[in-house]
This record gives sequence, structure tokens and C-alpha cells, in this order.
Amino acid sequence: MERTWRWFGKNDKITLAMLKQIGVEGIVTALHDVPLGEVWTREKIHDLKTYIESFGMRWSVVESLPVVETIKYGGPDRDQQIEIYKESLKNLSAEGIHTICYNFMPVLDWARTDLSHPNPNGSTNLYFSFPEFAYFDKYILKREGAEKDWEEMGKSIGRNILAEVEELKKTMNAEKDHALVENIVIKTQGFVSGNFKEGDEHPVELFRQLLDLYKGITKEQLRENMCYFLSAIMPVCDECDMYMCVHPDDPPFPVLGLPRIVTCDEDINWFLKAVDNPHNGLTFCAGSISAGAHNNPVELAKKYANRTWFVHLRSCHIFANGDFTEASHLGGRADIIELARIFEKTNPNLPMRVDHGMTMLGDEERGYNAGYSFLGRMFAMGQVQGVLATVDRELGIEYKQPGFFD
Ligand code: DNO
Repeated sequence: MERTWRWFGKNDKITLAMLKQIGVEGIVTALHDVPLGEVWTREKIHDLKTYIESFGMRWSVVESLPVVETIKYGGPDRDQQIEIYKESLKNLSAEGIHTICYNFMPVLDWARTDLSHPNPNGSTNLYFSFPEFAYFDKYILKREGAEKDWEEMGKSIGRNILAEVEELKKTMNAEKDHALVENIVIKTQGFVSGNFKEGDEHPVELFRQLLDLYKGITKEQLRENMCYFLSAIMPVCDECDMYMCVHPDDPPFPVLGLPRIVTCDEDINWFLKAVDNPHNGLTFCAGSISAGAHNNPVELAKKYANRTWFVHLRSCHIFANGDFTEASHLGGRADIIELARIFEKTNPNLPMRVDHGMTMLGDEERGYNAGYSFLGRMFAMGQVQGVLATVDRELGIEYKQPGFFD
């Protein structure tokens, strides 16, 4: 697979020169300065692409070209927004970029309750706690229906989440509430979705307004809206040879009363068949998939490798009570070694990036985006490069480490 890295643009503290030293061949990025819902112009794309190429790398994948909420909930201006999306696709393809990672998660992109949960080895990782998330929902967001949803979720995982929320409540205070809002909304959503910004004064209020847009939107309706969007853009994708790859929902189960539609085998099968065109494909995010106890990542990879156009390698560990955290890239539920075999066999040129590394050895001082440390991700990248080199030898594929004389 092509070794790529998610880079947040020229303001990223991690520079392209640094990435070159650690064997990165392709860059995964976006025009982070273009506001949601505006066209990505050819000039802006060209500028960033030229900058990346000046370091001897290529712009391999766009992550993300955001699908704005109105397209997801089917608002009155969705057709207008779809036209804008098509323009951006045409401009990207004119600059030679043909792979787009996006998601169809309403309001909230990925969700975690703790961004620096201690690992036994002294580093930290991201963590999802059911009672903390439910506490946020019930007592901070004060969402109508929260109690009922968490009662049902509790039953499905054999846990009395609401009782745990009450216990947790006794230990919470204004400062801890604020930290939870930072983790769930501000620090994680800001840099990925554009719905929120650091410094938003009333993030919870804004969050409620966004949730309101989805009142009455069922899973079936959301599926229909995804199908509408994909069907509308496919002619442009065919014309421009543009590969759309949806990112699975993270975590892969419904949260905050919002439907989620890319969570499991049945969902993936549904959206691939609903718009049965090779340009409609999947980002195989092994991390999001492995965060669901109902998913078998290796089986899903075997089944969907031929419609996968981008791979995220990371792995989750699910605790006995259902909470989950990021595992080592060589451990956890994802079985990255076997995934590497499956994807190398299918297409050795598939772009792949490691995702969500540990925060370690001073990363915590550097203000990186949550999950996007340098040393932790570099460590993971080293592990994955070793796996790829080994798998390639088994399969008789030549493995070349860029940046050396041999
Ligand atoms: C999290 C990422 C996601 C992903 C988007 C794609 O770390 O994998 O935020 O970029 O969901 O649209």
C-alpha cells in the first residue's frame, strides 16, 4: 500500500520535511481554510498540491471534502450544495486528485470522552466511556429522550449505564463538565468537521441547534439522503474518475438519538449496492470498524477489499464492560497484519495511513490535534512499515523504503 500521512496543511506543526524522513510517500489533506459549503477552487488546490510536490510527495487523498449537514438531513438547499460539491470534485480531478474520503455521520464526527487516557506503558490514548458519554447527553446536553436511549443501549451491552451515570454525577463539577464538552465537541470536532471552532462561546447551544436539524430523521431517511447525494454526484465521478470512499461511523453505533448508517456489514453492503458503481466505495477504517463488538474486521476486509479505495490502519481494544480505547497497531481487535495481507494482495498501490497514534515522549506538550500526535503516529508508522515489508516479501512484491541509497 502507498504509505500516506494525514497532514493538516501549512500550519501543521509537523512539516513535510519531517514526513519525508519517516518514509511517507503520499499526503492526505484538505483545504482546511475554505469554509464549509464553499467551492474548492482550482487555484487553491493547485497551490497546495504544488507545495506538497516540492517535497517529492504527492497529494494522494482528500480527507475530507465535507458533506454539509443540509445534504445529510435533506434540507431545502441540498441541491445547491450538491452542485458546489460537484464543482469541487471537478476542480480536484483537474489537478490530478482522484480519491475523496468523506463521512455521512450527522452532526458529530468521531466521538471520544477522554483524549489522554493513560496506557499501562505511560503513554496515553483516546478512550470512549459509555457512562461519561451518557452523562454528557443527559446532564450537559439535557437531550430529550437521552434516558430512554441509554437504558436501551445498556440492555444491549448488559450494563446499567444509567445507574453508572448517577454514580458519576456525584463526582462531577463545573470544571469536569467543561473538560467533557472540550473532549466531545471542541477539541475533536473543530479540526475535522468545521461545524465547531476553538473559541466558540456556546458550543453546547450550537450542538443542540445542529441536533434539532435531525428531528424526525430515521435511519431509513438518512440512508435515502446518502443515496440521493451519491446518485447525484456519480455522473461527475464517472466523468472525472473520482473515487468516493465513505468513512465508517465512529463509534459504529447510534449516539445522541442520531441514526448512523455505516456501522456494520449490512450497512456497507447496503450503500455499495444502493449505488452500484465502482466510484462509490469505502474507506476501510480498521479502527472505527474494530470499535464495534459486532464487527469482524478481517472478514469485512475480505468481503469489501474490492470496493475499498483508502485504508486507515489502527486498532481498538474493547473492555469487558463495552468501553473502548485505541490498542497498539500490532494488537487489539483489528489484526492489522492480516489486513495488510488482504489489501496488499488486492492492490499494492492502495493509499494507507496510520491513524490515532499514542501520545508519547513529549507529544503532549506540542498541542497536536487529538489523535494526531507526531511521535506516537511515527511509532505506529514504523510498525506498519515493518508489517508491510514482511507481507510483501511473503507475497513476492518488491518493498522499497524511500529515502535511502539501496
Ligand atoms: C478521525 C478521522 C475522521 C475522518 C472523517 C472523514 O480521526 O478518521 O474524522 O477524517 O470522518 O470524513
